[in-house]
Amino acid sequence: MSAATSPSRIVDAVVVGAGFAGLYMLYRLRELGMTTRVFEAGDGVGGTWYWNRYPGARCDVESMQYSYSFSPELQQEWEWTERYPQQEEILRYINHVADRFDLRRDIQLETRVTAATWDEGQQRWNVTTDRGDQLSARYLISAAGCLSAGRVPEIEGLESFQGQWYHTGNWPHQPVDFSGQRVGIIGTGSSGIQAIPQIAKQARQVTVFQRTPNFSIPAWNRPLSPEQQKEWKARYPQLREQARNTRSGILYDYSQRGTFEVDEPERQREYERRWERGGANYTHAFNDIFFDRAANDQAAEFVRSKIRSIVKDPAVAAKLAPTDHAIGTKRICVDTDYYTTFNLPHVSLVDLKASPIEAIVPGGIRTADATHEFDSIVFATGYDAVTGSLDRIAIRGRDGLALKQKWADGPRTYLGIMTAGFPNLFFITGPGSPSVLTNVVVAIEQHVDWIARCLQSMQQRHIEVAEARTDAEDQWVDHVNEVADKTLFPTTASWYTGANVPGKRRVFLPYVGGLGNYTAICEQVVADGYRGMRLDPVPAVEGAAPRTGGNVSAPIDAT
Ligand code: NA7
Repeated sequence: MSAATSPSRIVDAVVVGAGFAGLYMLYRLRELGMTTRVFEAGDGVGGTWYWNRYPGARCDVESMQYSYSFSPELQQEWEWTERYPQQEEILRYINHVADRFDLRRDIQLETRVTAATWDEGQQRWNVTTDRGDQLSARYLISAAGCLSAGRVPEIEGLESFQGQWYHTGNWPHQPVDFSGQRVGIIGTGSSGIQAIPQIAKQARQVTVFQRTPNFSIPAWNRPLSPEQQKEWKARYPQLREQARNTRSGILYDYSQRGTFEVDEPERQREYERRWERGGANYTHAFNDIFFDRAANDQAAEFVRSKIRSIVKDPAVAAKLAPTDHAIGTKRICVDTDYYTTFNLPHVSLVDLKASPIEAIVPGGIRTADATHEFDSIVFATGYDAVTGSLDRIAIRGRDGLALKQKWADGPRTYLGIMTAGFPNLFFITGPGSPSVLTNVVVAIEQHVDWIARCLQSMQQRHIEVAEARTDAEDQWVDHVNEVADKTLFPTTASWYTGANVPGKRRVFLPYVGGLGNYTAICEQVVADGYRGMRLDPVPAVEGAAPRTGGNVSAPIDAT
């Protein structure tokens, strides 16, 4: 860094993002006595839950599980009101956490990290923001989130639209009143499926533009009784521990039976039982649903039959019933009144496979066979998932290598936590980790704890630089792919594979081997003295002459 760009601040760590991950990372870094600056683009904390304020926005993991476990006091004192938490309630919870642990004083809001460059001489990251901040940090930690880079598709003519348009992931802070309006909604993933029934309650006319139908299971959301909360809270330590050891970080009823180990009536009873309980637990009705296409077809057909029984118009029901992908290989949706909404006289469905969108015109949306007039258009078109938020930052590692360039053929990481050539850069729920396939709060806590422990070990051993080894990274990438290939996930074009972003390289982004197994691997890496990582001792004089030559490999204890 030249004198002209000398850092205005020297810190131990810069954390990107103040959602669940960034807040907990800050908390742990404070415990280690590290000076930290957290940068957050929003004008409040909360990450995904700050931005996603669309009508009906709700978590698809139950309240009692979708919360931090690191503080016994916090988990005892916070009262959830519903089975599945609403966006507004989650945001209130995150704000409470920020206040309760006095986190705000190290968080700079309305500021995006725009660039981070590894300074080989100083062995530090030079970090720049869109507000002109220049920092020098020993560690750079991404808590930028897996679903934070929203995507409005490039459709010709959007700028000519004379009404209002919105993206679910960047919703206005004031409620939007659709009363009396004609509203077009593009996209039928989780966001669309949650928003459509709510918008239909207000609007005069709703037209849903569906490219691919999704499977959705009813939430049967309801208020949480004080007794239910009490029961959970009494057993929280055991329940949290059990959840950490499951595949998804969620206490579902994971079946030990295979689909064809039971006869047809028993199979149907099991699907029905799960449908009646609601939520993503449905996909664990049998233990082969994610692995065996014939088994998956059975579970999928049950949901299709439910759609046909709920939706009165058989032609609409046929369009809503997915046949192009295995159930669960796209994020299963959890809804309130989604399918019944299509029985309302003012709600209609356009199948974009039959009649694609050609352009947005001043008055609405033109498809191949009609022009639909709208006052408002809602894009529920998703995200550049997992890597999108990192791609927005110009990160340069050793020898000026850009992270985007290194990952041009798909992200490469060691454990989803580090990437070779980018020392002291840590990802929380990065690509190649279980992340979006889990209860992400559990995955975040596991990652933050692991990173904090690694940094603590480095402190204790006077280790200055940690970096993934290329051979370990190669092995991990192979392992991630190998595990994914044993499942049905890669058979589906989804945001898990990057298929929703034109031009994005198709790679299976999350680690599908299960959170419990993954955690065991991470623990073993520590027990083996941070196997797969290179760890460099501090030079005699901190920040002294540029370092040359190879790294000294110094295994450290599993403290
Ligand atoms: P998703 O799940 O990525 O859904 C996006 C939807 O938008 C999906 O139905 C897409 O159809 C559709 N889409 C995307 N681009 C277009 C274009 N150009 N034209 C028409 N339709 C389009 O995002 P969500 O926000 O709903 O959910 C993201 C996650 O947040 C969710 O999984 C939960 O984990 C929480 P496609 O399927 O690509 O054909």
